[in-house]
Amino acid sequence: MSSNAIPLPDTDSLWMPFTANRQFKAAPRLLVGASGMYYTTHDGRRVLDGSAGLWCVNAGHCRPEIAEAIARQSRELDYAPGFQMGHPLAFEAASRVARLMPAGLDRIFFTNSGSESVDTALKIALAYHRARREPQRIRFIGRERGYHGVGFGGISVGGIAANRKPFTANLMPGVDHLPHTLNIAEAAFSRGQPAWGAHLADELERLVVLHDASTIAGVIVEPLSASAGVLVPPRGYLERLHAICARHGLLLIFDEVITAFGRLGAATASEYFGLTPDIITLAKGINNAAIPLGAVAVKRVIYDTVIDAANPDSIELFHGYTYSAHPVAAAATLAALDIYQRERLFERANSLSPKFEQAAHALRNAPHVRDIRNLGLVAGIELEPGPGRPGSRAYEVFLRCLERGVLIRYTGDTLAFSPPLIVEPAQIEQIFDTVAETLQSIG
Ligand code: PXG
Repeated sequence: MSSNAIPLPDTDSLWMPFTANRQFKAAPRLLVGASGMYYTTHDGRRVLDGSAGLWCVNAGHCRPEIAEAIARQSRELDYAPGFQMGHPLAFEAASRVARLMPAGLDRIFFTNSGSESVDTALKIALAYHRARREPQRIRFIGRERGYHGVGFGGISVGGIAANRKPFTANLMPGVDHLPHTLNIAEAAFSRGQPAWGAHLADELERLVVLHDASTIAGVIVEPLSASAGVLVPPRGYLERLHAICARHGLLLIFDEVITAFGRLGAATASEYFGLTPDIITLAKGINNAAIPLGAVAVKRVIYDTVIDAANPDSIELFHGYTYSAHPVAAAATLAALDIYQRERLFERANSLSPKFEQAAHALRNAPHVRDIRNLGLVAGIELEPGPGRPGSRAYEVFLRCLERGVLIRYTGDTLAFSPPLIVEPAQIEQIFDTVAETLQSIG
Protein backbone atom coordinates (compact mmCIF):
# COMPACT_ATOMS: atom_id res chain seq x y z
CA MET A 1 0.00 0.00 0.00
CA SER A 2 1.38 3.41 -0.93
CA SER A 3 1.76 6.27 1.56
CA ASN A 4 -1.39 8.04 0.34
CA ALA A 5 -3.58 5.02 1.09
CA ILE A 6 -7.05 5.67 2.48
CA PRO A 7 -8.15 3.50 5.43
CA LEU A 8 -10.65 0.83 4.45
CA PRO A 9 -14.20 1.33 5.75
CA ASP A 10 -16.12 -1.30 7.69
CA THR A 11 -17.57 -3.38 4.85
CA ASP A 12 -20.09 -5.45 6.85
CA SER A 13 -23.32 -3.53 6.35
CA LEU A 14 -23.34 -3.16 2.60
CA TRP A 15 -24.94 -5.99 0.63
CA MET A 16 -23.13 -5.53 -2.66
CA PRO A 17 -24.93 -6.00 -6.00
CA PHE A 18 -23.83 -8.71 -8.44
CA THR A 19 -20.75 -9.34 -6.30
CA ALA A 20 -19.34 -12.32 -4.42
CA ASN A 21 -19.70 -10.47 -1.12
CA ARG A 22 -17.47 -12.73 1.00
CA GLN A 23 -14.75 -12.92 -1.62
CA PHE A 24 -14.80 -9.14 -2.10
CA LYS A 25 -14.88 -8.27 1.60
CA ALA A 26 -11.91 -10.54 2.24
CA ALA A 27 -9.83 -8.28 -0.05
CA PRO A 28 -11.77 -5.09 -0.91
CA ARG A 29 -11.00 -3.13 -4.06
CA LEU A 30 -12.13 0.46 -3.61
CA LEU A 31 -12.20 3.37 -6.00
CA VAL A 32 -11.94 6.76 -4.35
CA GLY A 33 -11.48 9.20 -7.19
CA ALA A 34 -11.67 9.57 -10.95
CA SER A 35 -10.68 11.95 -13.71
CA GLY A 36 -10.87 11.54 -17.47
CA MET A 37 -9.70 8.03 -18.38
CA TYR A 38 -8.49 7.14 -14.88
CA TYR A 39 -9.72 5.93 -11.54
CA THR A 40 -7.76 6.29 -8.31
CA THR A 41 -7.83 3.31 -5.96
CA HIS A 42 -7.94 3.43 -2.16
CA ASP A 43 -4.26 2.52 -2.09
CA GLY A 44 -3.42 5.52 -4.20
CA ARG A 45 -2.91 3.89 -7.60
CA ARG A 46 -4.06 5.30 -10.93
CA VAL A 47 -6.04 2.77 -12.95
CA LEU A 48 -6.95 3.14 -16.63
CA ASP A 49 -10.68 2.64 -17.10
CA GLY A 50 -11.12 0.04 -19.83
CA SER A 51 -14.84 -0.37 -19.18
CA ALA A 52 -16.21 3.19 -18.78
CA GLY A 53 -17.32 2.21 -15.30
CA LEU A 54 -20.08 -0.23 -16.14
CA TRP A 55 -20.34 0.75 -19.82
CA CYS A 56 -21.67 4.17 -18.92
CA VAL A 57 -19.07 6.94 -18.49
CA ASN A 58 -18.82 7.67 -22.20
CA ALA A 59 -17.29 11.16 -21.93
CA GLY A 60 -14.75 10.17 -19.27
CA HIS A 61 -14.85 10.83 -15.56
CA CYS A 62 -15.67 13.90 -13.49
CA ARG A 63 -16.35 16.24 -16.35
CA PRO A 64 -16.44 19.71 -14.78
CA GLU A 65 -19.31 20.92 -17.00
CA ILE A 66 -21.54 18.10 -15.71
CA ALA A 67 -20.43 18.58 -12.10
CA GLU A 68 -21.22 22.29 -12.35
CA ALA A 69 -24.62 21.68 -13.92
CA ILE A 70 -25.45 19.30 -11.09
CA ALA A 71 -24.28 21.73 -8.41
CA ARG A 72 -26.12 24.67 -9.99
CA GLN A 73 -29.35 22.71 -10.35
CA SER A 74 -29.16 21.40 -6.77
CA ARG A 75 -29.05 24.97 -5.52
CA GLU A 76 -31.71 26.35 -7.87
CA LEU A 77 -34.41 23.65 -7.92
CA ASP A 78 -33.41 20.49 -6.10
CA TYR A 79 -36.56 18.55 -6.73
CA ALA A 80 -39.88 19.09 -8.46
CA PRO A 81 -42.80 16.67 -8.58
CA GLY A 82 -43.19 15.13 -12.01
CA PHE A 83 -46.80 14.11 -11.55
CA GLN A 84 -49.23 16.90 -12.49
CA MET A 85 -46.36 19.40 -12.23
CA GLY A 86 -43.38 20.03 -14.44
CA HIS A 87 -40.12 21.92 -14.63
CA PRO A 88 -38.47 23.32 -17.75
CA LEU A 89 -35.43 21.06 -17.82
CA ALA A 90 -37.59 17.93 -17.99
CA PHE A 91 -39.05 19.14 -21.28
CA GLU A 92 -35.73 20.43 -22.54
CA ALA A 93 -33.96 17.15 -21.76
CA ALA A 94 -36.73 15.19 -23.52
CA SER A 95 -36.41 17.37 -26.63
CA ARG A 96 -32.65 17.00 -26.67
CA VAL A 97 -32.76 13.21 -26.23
CA ALA A 98 -35.47 12.96 -28.91
CA ARG A 99 -33.24 14.77 -31.39
CA LEU A 100 -30.64 12.00 -31.06
CA MET A 101 -33.14 9.20 -31.71
CA PRO A 102 -34.06 7.78 -35.13
CA ALA A 103 -36.68 9.86 -36.93
CA GLY A 104 -40.13 9.38 -35.44
CA LEU A 105 -39.03 8.26 -31.96
CA ASP A 106 -39.59 11.66 -30.44
CA ARG A 107 -41.64 10.96 -27.32
CA ILE A 108 -39.56 10.38 -24.21
CA PHE A 109 -40.54 8.86 -20.84
CA PHE A 110 -37.98 9.30 -18.06
CA THR A 111 -37.00 6.62 -15.55
CA ASN A 112 -34.02 6.20 -13.22
CA SER A 113 -32.25 3.17 -14.61
CA GLY A 114 -32.05 0.73 -17.44
CA SER A 115 -34.14 -1.82 -15.56
CA GLU A 116 -36.92 0.71 -15.10
CA SER A 117 -36.65 1.70 -18.76
CA VAL A 118 -37.19 -1.91 -19.79
CA ASP A 119 -40.19 -2.42 -17.54
CA THR A 120 -41.59 0.90 -18.75
CA ALA A 121 -41.10 -0.09 -22.39
CA LEU A 122 -42.95 -3.39 -21.84
CA LYS A 123 -45.84 -1.54 -20.18
CA ILE A 124 -45.99 1.02 -22.97
CA ALA A 125 -46.14 -1.80 -25.54
CA LEU A 126 -49.06 -3.40 -23.69
CA ALA A 127 -50.82 -0.05 -23.26
CA TYR A 128 -50.42 0.65 -26.97
CA HIS A 129 -52.04 -2.61 -28.04
CA ARG A 130 -54.87 -2.10 -25.56
CA ALA A 131 -55.41 1.40 -26.89
CA ARG A 132 -55.67 0.08 -30.43
CA ARG A 133 -58.16 -2.53 -29.25
CA GLU A 134 -55.92 -5.55 -29.52
CA PRO A 135 -55.68 -6.23 -25.79
CA GLN A 136 -55.00 -9.90 -26.45
CA ARG A 137 -51.49 -8.99 -27.61
CA ILE A 138 -49.80 -9.74 -24.30
CA ARG A 139 -46.83 -11.93 -25.14
CA PHE A 140 -43.23 -10.80 -25.42
CA ILE A 141 -40.37 -12.44 -27.23
CA GLY A 142 -36.91 -11.93 -25.72
CA ARG A 143 -33.70 -13.77 -26.50
CA GLU A 144 -31.42 -16.25 -24.80
CA ARG A 145 -28.49 -14.51 -23.12
CA GLY A 146 -30.28 -11.15 -23.37
CA TYR A 147 -29.80 -8.77 -20.46
CA HIS A 148 -32.58 -6.33 -19.77
CA GLY A 149 -31.91 -5.39 -16.17
CA VAL A 150 -33.26 -6.93 -13.03
CA GLY A 151 -36.93 -5.96 -12.74
CA PHE A 152 -39.37 -8.85 -13.01
CA GLY A 153 -40.21 -7.76 -16.55
CA GLY A 154 -36.55 -7.49 -17.46
CA ILE A 155 -35.52 -10.88 -16.11
CA SER A 156 -38.55 -12.48 -17.75
CA VAL A 157 -37.69 -11.27 -21.24
CA GLY A 158 -34.00 -11.59 -20.42
CA GLY A 159 -32.16 -14.79 -21.09
CA ILE A 160 -29.39 -15.01 -18.52
CA ALA A 161 -30.13 -18.21 -16.67
CA ALA A 162 -28.46 -17.26 -13.38
CA ASN A 163 -30.53 -14.07 -13.12
CA ARG A 164 -33.78 -15.98 -13.63
CA LYS A 165 -33.20 -19.22 -11.76
CA PRO A 166 -34.11 -18.18 -8.20
CA PHE A 167 -37.26 -16.50 -9.50
CA THR A 168 -38.48 -18.93 -12.14
CA ALA A 169 -41.83 -19.45 -10.44
CA ASN A 170 -42.51 -15.72 -10.41
CA LEU A 171 -41.54 -14.60 -13.89
CA MET A 172 -43.92 -12.68 -16.12
CA PRO A 173 -46.17 -15.09 -18.02
CA GLY A 174 -46.41 -15.25 -21.80
CA VAL A 175 -42.73 -14.85 -22.63
CA ASP A 176 -40.79 -16.85 -25.17
CA HIS A 177 -37.19 -16.53 -26.30
CA LEU A 178 -35.28 -16.46 -29.56
CA PRO A 179 -32.02 -18.41 -29.67
CA HIS A 180 -28.92 -16.32 -29.07
CA THR A 181 -26.61 -15.69 -32.00
CA LEU A 182 -23.24 -16.81 -30.70
CA ASN A 183 -21.68 -19.72 -32.56
CA ILE A 184 -17.94 -19.96 -32.08
CA ALA A 185 -17.62 -22.97 -34.38
CA GLU A 186 -19.03 -20.92 -37.27
CA ALA A 187 -17.88 -17.41 -36.51
CA ALA A 188 -14.80 -17.40 -34.25
CA PHE A 189 -12.61 -14.31 -34.52
CA SER A 190 -15.05 -12.45 -36.75
CA ARG A 191 -14.07 -8.82 -37.08
CA GLY A 192 -17.17 -6.73 -36.57
CA GLN A 193 -20.44 -8.40 -37.54
CA PRO A 194 -20.14 -12.15 -38.23
CA ALA A 195 -21.14 -13.29 -41.71
CA TRP A 196 -22.84 -16.36 -40.22
CA GLY A 197 -26.16 -16.34 -38.41
CA ALA A 198 -28.75 -14.06 -40.08
CA HIS A 199 -31.02 -17.09 -40.47
CA LEU A 200 -31.42 -17.25 -36.68
CA ALA A 201 -33.83 -14.33 -36.99
CA ASP A 202 -36.21 -16.67 -38.82
CA GLU A 203 -36.82 -18.36 -35.47
CA LEU A 204 -39.05 -15.37 -34.80
CA GLU A 205 -41.25 -16.42 -37.69
CA ARG A 206 -41.51 -19.87 -36.06
CA LEU A 207 -42.54 -18.34 -32.72
CA VAL A 208 -45.11 -16.18 -34.49
CA VAL A 209 -46.64 -19.32 -36.01
CA LEU A 210 -46.54 -21.09 -32.65
CA HIS A 211 -48.20 -18.35 -30.60
CA ASP A 212 -50.04 -16.54 -33.39
CA ALA A 213 -49.13 -12.94 -34.11
CA SER A 214 -52.40 -11.74 -32.61
CA THR A 215 -51.16 -12.69 -29.12
CA ILE A 216 -47.72 -11.07 -29.34
CA ALA A 217 -47.11 -7.51 -28.16
CA GLY A 218 -43.48 -7.14 -29.03
CA VAL A 219 -39.93 -8.35 -29.36
CA ILE A 220 -37.10 -7.03 -27.21
CA VAL A 221 -33.41 -7.46 -27.99
CA GLU A 222 -30.17 -5.65 -27.39
CA PRO A 223 -28.90 -4.73 -30.88
CA LEU A 224 -25.49 -5.76 -29.54
CA SER A 225 -25.72 -7.96 -26.50
CA ALA A 226 -23.11 -6.73 -24.05
CA SER A 227 -23.49 -8.17 -20.57
CA ALA A 228 -23.78 -11.79 -21.60
CA GLY A 229 -20.35 -11.73 -23.21
CA VAL A 230 -20.36 -9.31 -26.17
CA LEU A 231 -22.58 -10.99 -28.76
CA VAL A 232 -22.35 -9.06 -32.03
CA PRO A 233 -25.39 -9.39 -34.30
CA PRO A 234 -24.70 -11.36 -37.48
CA ARG A 235 -24.90 -9.36 -40.70
CA GLY A 236 -28.52 -9.08 -41.79
CA TYR A 237 -29.93 -10.52 -38.56
CA LEU A 238 -31.42 -7.35 -37.08
CA GLU A 239 -32.80 -6.37 -40.48
CA ARG A 240 -34.68 -9.69 -40.63
CA LEU A 241 -36.04 -9.30 -37.11
CA HIS A 242 -37.20 -5.82 -38.06
CA ALA A 243 -38.96 -7.09 -41.19
CA ILE A 244 -40.70 -9.94 -39.37
CA CYS A 245 -41.93 -7.59 -36.63
CA ALA A 246 -43.25 -5.15 -39.21
CA ARG A 247 -45.00 -7.94 -41.11
CA HIS A 248 -46.89 -9.14 -38.03
CA GLY A 249 -47.53 -5.90 -36.16
CA LEU A 250 -45.14 -6.72 -33.32
CA LEU A 251 -43.45 -3.77 -31.67
CA LEU A 252 -39.68 -4.00 -31.95
CA ILE A 253 -37.96 -2.79 -28.80
CA PHE A 254 -34.23 -2.17 -28.98
CA ASP A 255 -32.64 -2.16 -25.55
CA GLU A 256 -29.93 0.44 -26.09
CA VAL A 257 -29.00 1.00 -22.45
CA ILE A 258 -25.40 0.26 -23.41
CA THR A 259 -25.31 0.88 -27.16
CA ALA A 260 -26.82 4.39 -27.22
CA PHE A 261 -24.80 7.57 -26.82
CA GLY A 262 -21.87 6.66 -28.98
CA ARG A 263 -20.73 3.17 -28.02
CA LEU A 264 -20.91 1.96 -31.64
CA GLY A 265 -19.87 5.27 -33.16
CA ALA A 266 -23.35 6.71 -33.65
CA ALA A 267 -25.97 8.23 -31.35
CA THR A 268 -27.75 4.89 -31.27
CA ALA A 269 -27.17 1.36 -32.53
CA SER A 270 -30.42 1.85 -34.44
CA GLU A 271 -28.76 4.66 -36.39
CA TYR A 272 -25.58 2.61 -36.77
CA PHE A 273 -27.51 -0.31 -38.29
CA GLY A 274 -29.87 1.97 -40.23
CA LEU A 275 -32.95 0.53 -38.53
CA THR A 276 -35.86 2.24 -36.81
CA PRO A 277 -37.36 0.17 -34.01
CA ASP A 278 -40.63 1.19 -32.36
CA ILE A 279 -39.24 1.74 -28.87
CA ILE A 280 -35.70 2.32 -27.57
CA THR A 281 -34.65 1.96 -23.93
CA LEU A 282 -31.89 4.23 -22.63
CA ALA A 283 -29.87 4.88 -19.44
CA LYS A 284 -26.15 4.90 -18.54
CA GLY A 285 -24.50 7.20 -21.11
CA ILE A 286 -27.57 9.44 -21.29
CA ASN A 287 -25.88 11.74 -18.75
CA ASN A 288 -22.46 10.12 -18.59
CA ALA A 289 -23.67 8.18 -15.53
CA ALA A 290 -23.12 11.23 -13.38
CA ILE A 291 -26.45 10.66 -11.64
CA PRO A 292 -29.10 7.96 -12.12
CA LEU A 293 -31.36 8.46 -15.12
CA GLY A 294 -33.00 6.28 -17.73
CA ALA A 295 -35.43 6.96 -20.54
CA VAL A 296 -37.68 5.29 -23.07
CA ALA A 297 -37.98 6.76 -26.56
CA VAL A 298 -41.15 5.81 -28.41
CA LYS A 299 -42.56 6.43 -31.83
CA ARG A 300 -44.94 9.32 -31.88
CA VAL A 301 -47.75 7.09 -33.15
CA ILE A 302 -47.44 4.96 -30.00
CA TYR A 303 -47.68 8.01 -27.76
CA ASP A 304 -50.58 9.44 -29.77
CA THR A 305 -52.47 6.15 -29.71
CA VAL A 306 -52.18 5.74 -25.94
CA ILE A 307 -52.93 9.40 -25.24
CA ASP A 308 -55.89 9.61 -27.62
CA ALA A 309 -57.51 6.48 -26.23
CA ALA A 310 -58.12 8.14 -22.86
CA ASN A 311 -60.58 10.89 -21.97
CA PRO A 312 -58.98 14.30 -22.42
CA ASP A 313 -58.89 14.95 -18.66
CA SER A 314 -57.77 11.43 -17.64
CA ILE A 315 -54.32 10.12 -16.87
CA GLU A 316 -53.45 8.08 -19.95
CA LEU A 317 -50.73 5.82 -18.54
CA PHE A 318 -50.76 4.85 -14.87
CA HIS A 319 -47.01 4.68 -14.59
CA GLY A 320 -44.14 6.89 -13.40
CA TYR A 321 -41.49 7.36 -10.75
CA THR A 322 -40.95 9.93 -8.00
CA TYR A 323 -37.73 10.79 -9.74
CA SER A 324 -38.89 10.67 -13.38
CA ALA A 325 -37.02 13.60 -14.98
CA HIS A 326 -35.43 14.62 -11.67
CA PRO A 327 -34.20 18.20 -12.21
CA VAL A 328 -30.61 17.38 -11.26
CA ALA A 329 -30.50 14.33 -13.55
CA ALA A 330 -32.04 16.39 -16.35
CA ALA A 331 -29.43 19.13 -15.87
CA ALA A 332 -26.68 16.51 -16.00
CA THR A 333 -28.18 15.14 -19.23
CA LEU A 334 -28.13 18.51 -20.96
CA ALA A 335 -24.51 19.01 -19.90
CA ALA A 336 -23.48 15.52 -21.04
CA LEU A 337 -25.24 15.83 -24.41
CA ASP A 338 -23.48 19.18 -24.90
CA ILE A 339 -20.13 17.47 -24.36
CA TYR A 340 -20.95 14.62 -26.73
CA GLN A 341 -21.88 17.15 -29.38
CA ARG A 342 -19.10 19.68 -28.81
CA GLU A 343 -16.37 17.04 -28.73
CA ARG A 344 -17.96 14.94 -31.49
CA LEU A 345 -17.47 11.90 -29.31
CA PHE A 346 -19.72 9.59 -31.31
CA GLU A 347 -17.68 10.33 -34.45
CA ARG A 348 -14.55 9.88 -32.40
CA ALA A 349 -15.69 6.41 -31.32
CA ASN A 350 -16.38 5.60 -34.93
CA SER A 351 -12.96 6.69 -36.11
CA LEU A 352 -11.20 4.84 -33.27
CA SER A 353 -13.04 1.58 -33.86
CA PRO A 354 -10.67 0.14 -36.55
CA LYS A 355 -7.74 0.71 -34.21
CA PHE A 356 -9.71 -0.85 -31.35
CA GLU A 357 -10.62 -3.86 -33.49
CA GLN A 358 -7.02 -4.36 -34.56
CA ALA A 359 -5.73 -4.09 -30.97
CA ALA A 360 -8.31 -6.58 -29.69
CA HIS A 361 -7.68 -9.11 -32.44
CA ALA A 362 -3.92 -8.88 -31.90
CA LEU A 363 -4.58 -11.22 -28.94
CA ARG A 364 -5.80 -13.98 -31.23
CA ASN A 365 -2.82 -16.22 -30.49
CA ALA A 366 -2.45 -15.34 -26.81
CA PRO A 367 -2.80 -18.25 -24.36
CA HIS A 368 -6.31 -19.39 -23.41
CA VAL A 369 -8.05 -17.25 -26.06
CA ARG A 370 -11.03 -19.01 -27.62
CA ASP A 371 -12.72 -16.16 -29.52
CA ILE A 372 -12.54 -12.40 -30.00
CA ARG A 373 -15.59 -10.32 -30.90
CA ASN A 374 -15.91 -6.59 -31.48
CA LEU A 375 -18.00 -3.73 -32.83
CA GLY A 376 -17.57 0.00 -32.33
CA LEU A 377 -15.77 0.57 -29.04
CA VAL A 378 -16.86 -2.78 -27.63
CA ALA A 379 -14.79 -5.93 -27.59
CA GLY A 380 -15.04 -9.30 -25.91
CA ILE A 381 -12.26 -11.85 -25.52
CA GLU A 382 -13.65 -15.25 -24.63
CA LEU A 383 -11.24 -17.52 -22.78
CA GLU A 384 -11.15 -21.27 -22.58
CA PRO A 385 -12.76 -22.08 -19.24
CA GLY A 386 -10.18 -22.58 -16.49
CA PRO A 387 -9.93 -25.77 -14.45
CA GLY A 388 -12.00 -24.28 -11.62
CA ARG A 389 -15.54 -22.87 -11.77
CA PRO A 390 -16.72 -21.15 -14.97
CA GLY A 391 -15.35 -17.62 -14.97
CA SER A 392 -12.47 -18.38 -12.61
CA ARG A 393 -9.83 -17.69 -15.26
CA ALA A 394 -11.50 -14.45 -16.37
CA TYR A 395 -11.69 -13.36 -12.73
CA GLU A 396 -7.98 -13.98 -12.34
CA VAL A 397 -7.24 -11.95 -15.47
CA PHE A 398 -9.44 -9.14 -14.18
CA LEU A 399 -7.57 -9.09 -10.85
CA ARG A 400 -4.12 -9.20 -12.42
CA CYS A 401 -4.98 -6.46 -14.92
CA LEU A 402 -6.18 -4.30 -12.04
CA GLU A 403 -2.84 -4.87 -10.32
CA ARG A 404 -1.19 -3.79 -13.57
CA GLY A 405 -3.26 -0.60 -13.64
CA VAL A 406 -6.09 -1.44 -16.05
CA LEU A 407 -9.74 -1.95 -15.11
CA ILE A 408 -11.65 -4.34 -17.35
CA ARG A 409 -14.95 -6.23 -16.97
CA TYR A 410 -15.54 -9.91 -17.22
CA THR A 411 -18.68 -11.94 -17.51
CA GLY A 412 -18.50 -15.71 -17.38
CA ASP A 413 -15.34 -16.56 -19.31
CA THR A 414 -15.43 -13.45 -21.46
CA LEU A 415 -13.36 -10.33 -20.83
CA ALA A 416 -15.25 -7.22 -21.90
CA PHE A 417 -13.82 -3.90 -23.06
CA SER A 418 -15.72 -0.64 -23.49
CA PRO A 419 -13.53 2.35 -22.64
CA PRO A 420 -14.80 5.92 -22.47
CA LEU A 421 -15.06 7.40 -25.96
CA ILE A 422 -12.29 9.89 -25.09
CA VAL A 423 -9.77 7.01 -25.02
CA GLU A 424 -6.46 7.76 -26.75
CA PRO A 425 -4.90 5.27 -29.22
CA ALA A 426 -1.98 4.70 -26.83
CA GLN A 427 -4.45 3.84 -24.06
CA ILE A 428 -6.15 1.30 -26.35
CA GLU A 429 -2.71 -0.28 -26.79
CA GLN A 430 -2.14 -0.22 -23.05
CA ILE A 431 -5.43 -1.97 -22.30
CA PHE A 432 -4.85 -4.86 -24.70
CA ASP A 433 -1.10 -5.11 -24.05
CA THR A 434 -1.86 -5.45 -20.36
CA VAL A 435 -4.31 -8.25 -21.06
CA ALA A 436 -1.79 -9.97 -23.37
CA GLU A 437 0.94 -9.82 -20.70
CA THR A 438 -1.50 -11.09 -18.09
CA LEU A 439 -2.58 -14.02 -20.25
CA GLN A 440 1.09 -14.92 -20.82
CA SER A 441 1.71 -14.86 -17.10
CA ILE A 442 -1.15 -17.05 -15.88
CA GLY A 443 -1.07 -20.81 -15.87
N1 PXG B 1 -30.52 -3.23 -20.38
C1 PXG B 1 -29.27 -3.44 -20.79
C2 PXG B 1 -29.01 -3.77 -22.22
C3 PXG B 1 -28.21 -3.33 -19.89
O1 PXG B 1 -26.97 -3.55 -20.30
C4 PXG B 1 -29.83 -2.80 -18.18
C5 PXG B 1 -30.81 -2.92 -19.11
C6 PXG B 1 -30.19 -2.45 -16.78
O2 PXG B 1 -29.74 -1.19 -16.45
P1 PXG B 1 -29.63 -0.77 -14.89
O3 PXG B 1 -29.40 0.71 -14.97
O4 PXG B 1 -30.93 -1.09 -14.25
O5 PXG B 1 -28.49 -1.55 -14.33
C7 PXG B 1 -28.50 -3.00 -18.55
C8 PXG B 1 -27.41 -2.89 -17.52
C9 PXG B 1 -21.91 -5.55 -17.23
C10 PXG B 1 -23.04 -4.75 -16.66
O6 PXG B 1 -20.80 -5.40 -16.80
C11 PXG B 1 -24.07 -4.39 -17.50
C12 PXG B 1 -25.14 -3.69 -17.00
C13 PXG B 1 -25.18 -3.31 -15.69
C14 PXG B 1 -24.13 -3.66 -14.85
C15 PXG B 1 -23.05 -4.39 -15.33
O7 PXG B 1 -22.11 -6.30 -18.17
N2 PXG B 1 -26.16 -3.40 -17.88
